Amino acid sequence: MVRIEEDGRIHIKVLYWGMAGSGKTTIVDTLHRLTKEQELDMTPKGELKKIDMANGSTLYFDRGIFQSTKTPKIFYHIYTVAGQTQFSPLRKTVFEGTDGVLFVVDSQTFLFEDNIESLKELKKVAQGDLIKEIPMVVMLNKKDLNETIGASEFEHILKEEGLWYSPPNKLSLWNPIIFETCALYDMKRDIYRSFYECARRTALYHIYGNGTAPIDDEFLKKYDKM
Ligand SMILES: Nc1nc2c(ncn2[C@@H]2O[C@H](COP(=O)(O)OP(=O)(O)O)[C@@H](O)[C@H]2O)c(=O)[nH]1
Ligand SMILES: [Mg+2]
Repeated sequence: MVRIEEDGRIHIKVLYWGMAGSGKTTIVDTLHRLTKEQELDMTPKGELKKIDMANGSTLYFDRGIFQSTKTPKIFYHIYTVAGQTQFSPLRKTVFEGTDGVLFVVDSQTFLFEDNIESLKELKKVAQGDLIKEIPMVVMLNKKDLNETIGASEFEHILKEEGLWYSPPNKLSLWNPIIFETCALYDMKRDIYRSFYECARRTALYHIYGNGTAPIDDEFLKKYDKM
């Protein structure tokens, strides 16, 4: 839920959701590093907080704050969930108040079913709010590896799960963009772009849709010119 302080500062919560090992922590690490090193529209505020298990997987969640440089009153609070099956109740808690979701897929073909399971859980936790109230962006991660699924295959899954609208439904404007990404710093691909797109959508939902997907004609006219 977008939170506005008395001094006008706006806080937006963005969540990376996906199966264990899909790359969420690596994505946020890379995002943090590259926004620190380059002059972009987002800049990190402080360090990332991580709560890890001894084997390096996320126990509770990771957390970081990024500030918009164009609109410095906007702060994005980034979280990742622990993907392991047994942490399902915890994911529900971390999801609370989320304004935008990046769904992270481990695109390796043999993990196809595990990703769908993770997507179904997200749908359940979001209770029908995805796209309509919570903008969604998809990252097909690990696209540097061989034998991975592609955007058209994942689009098919989204259709089957009812997370894809066809025109003339105006919600089709807010269909999830599917980015093919690599989170490893040396080969990074579309890590910033996917985050920026999700952040942009959360702001538009807030400003023009009063917390829902903006689809009225007045907005659509404006959007054409954006
Ligand atoms: N080849 C490759 N490996 C990745 C990529 N992203 C993450 N990994 C690796 O996948 C493993 C799990 O990543 P992690 O970020 O801990 O996943 P999380 O459980 O979703 O937080 C680590 O060994 C990462 O180095 C990627 O884009 N390409
Ligand atoms: Mg993690």
